[in-house]
Amino acid sequence: MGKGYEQELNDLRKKIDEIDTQIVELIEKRFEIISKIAIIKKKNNLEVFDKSREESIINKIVEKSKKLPSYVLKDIYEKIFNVSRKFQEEIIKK
Ligand code: PRE
Repeated sequence: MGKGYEQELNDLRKKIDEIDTQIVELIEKRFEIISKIAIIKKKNNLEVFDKSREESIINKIVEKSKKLPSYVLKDIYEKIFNVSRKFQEEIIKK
């Protein structure tokens, strides 16, 4: 009694766990590509930061997603780009 929400909460959290597993797999895939790009940039003396590419990705995904307010994707992608650049800088330094 009074705890009727618990099963529903557990079920929802289970779904979150499954989604997180998928997100991590996708992040791994994205970073495999990020490291390949880093190697190309290193060989060709290119800058890691490509502002226009980042802007075009943000515009594209915000346009695509009808369900989320744009700040959600913008905030998440700002973090993704920051980590991607850091990751590439580490590869290039070696
Ligand atoms: C990426 C990372 C850094 C750049 O500033 C732009 C985009 C990204 O995370 O999507 C990938 C990348 O290095 C590139 O497209 O040049």
